[in-house]
This record gives sequence, structure tokens and C-alpha cells, in this order.
Amino acid sequence: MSVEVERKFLCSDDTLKTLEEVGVCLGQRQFHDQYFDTPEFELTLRDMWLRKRKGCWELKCPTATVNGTEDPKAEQSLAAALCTHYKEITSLPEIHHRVKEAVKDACEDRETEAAPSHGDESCISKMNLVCFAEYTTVRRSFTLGEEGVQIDLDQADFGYHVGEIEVLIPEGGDVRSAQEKIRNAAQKLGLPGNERVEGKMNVYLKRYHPEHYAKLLSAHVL
Ligand code: V4E
Repeated sequence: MSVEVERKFLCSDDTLKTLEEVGVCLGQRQFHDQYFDTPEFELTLRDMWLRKRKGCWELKCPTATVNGTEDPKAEQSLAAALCTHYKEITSLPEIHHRVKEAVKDACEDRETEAAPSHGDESCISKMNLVCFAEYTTVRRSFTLGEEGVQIDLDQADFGYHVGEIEVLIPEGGDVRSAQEKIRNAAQKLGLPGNERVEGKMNVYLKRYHPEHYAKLLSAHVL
């Protein structure tokens, strides 16, 4: 299981120019995401994001807070405030287990259910889940040469463009050092040091499902 540490940014023409000068383009791909939750939003209210991308189930959920041995310096605190970090789970039995824990009465066949095998997605399909968001993204990816840092420029089909600087670490890995790598990459790109930027989902929900968005705002998930 890995943890994705990332910072979103708005990609101006100047940032794109810098990225094309100092970075190496890794290619472009397109994917369609469908996000699922119960009608009562039991997953997203727990900051759990279940999606199907390219036919595969994925679950993003919060990781434990970062414990350093020393108090963070001001620039470390700012770097942390601009970044998110989520566990990325792709194993079906693990996803099933986590969703079942989070959602009361989720499985129709609770009494008879057995742990799903790796390829069996029927257990997820049987849960009382509905698709609340779906969109297609065209993603261009770059590297700046710094080990483990990837930069994605996303263009969603509902008209929102956003960039992400991301570092993948193993579970229990050093989140602070990932945040530091992200801060260095942001400096190379000349990004403002204190700009919090909305992700695609924030913008999508605000625009198309304002009630769901309002619930997540009041629960301090978004
Ligand atoms: C909304 C959300 C999640 C759903 C996925 O969001 P995002 O990272 O924007 O998707 P995407 O397509 O870039 O996924 P990737 O290919 O990088 O895996 S996961 C966590 N959240 C909450 C959240 C938040 N509270 N604040 C920000 C800035 N982003 C996401």
C-alpha cells in the first residue's frame, strides 16, 4: 500500500513554460473516473474516496497525522498545509473490508458474505453505493529529475484545469521529506508559496452537487 503526498497548483502560462523548459514530459493519458458513496454520503463524510478508474477499484483514505520528533519549522508547517496525503488502496479484499467497516448495513448479503477474492468485485457492486461524480481527465505528466517527484497537468472534461506535484511513499514512510521535495519542486516552478488550490472533486461537487459539497464543508472534509 502506498501513500500519495501531493500539492495542487494552478498552472499559468509562465508555469507551463518553466515546466516545459526544466522538466521532461513523460506522456499523456486519458481516464474516466466514477466515484461512489452511499446515498447518505457515509464514505466521503469520512474523507474516503472510492472510485473506479479504467475498470479498477481504488480507495483513497486518510493516513495518520504526521509525527515528527521535533516541532516543524514555519516553512515545514506551510508546506504541510499546502499538501494532502492519502493512502491509496487497490486490493479488492482490503477495499471491501474498509468500506464495510465505514458503512453500516452496506452489504446486502451480510450474513452469508465471505471475504472476496482478489478478482471478485461483486461484493462492492452489491453494496448500497451510487455513483455521485464522474468525469474524464486528460493528464500530461512530467518529471523534474528529482527522484520520485511527478508533476501532472490535469484537464477535466467539465472545464477545470489543475496541476499536481506528487510523491509516492510507502505506508509509514517519511511524509515530511515528501513535503520537502514538493516544496523544492514548487520553488523550481516559481509557484506562489502560500496558494491553496481546489482539486477537481471540490469544483465538480460545488458546481453539480452543492448539497453534498455543503455537507463535506461543514464536516471539514473539504
Ligand atoms: C476529493 C479528494 C479525493 C478524490 C480524488 O481527488 P484528486 O486527488 O483530486 O483526484 P486525482 O484524479 O488527481 O487522483 P490521482 O490520480 O492523483 O490519484 S482524495 C482526497 N480528496 C480530498 C481533497 C482535499 N480535501 N483537498 C484537496 C486539495 N484535494 C483533495
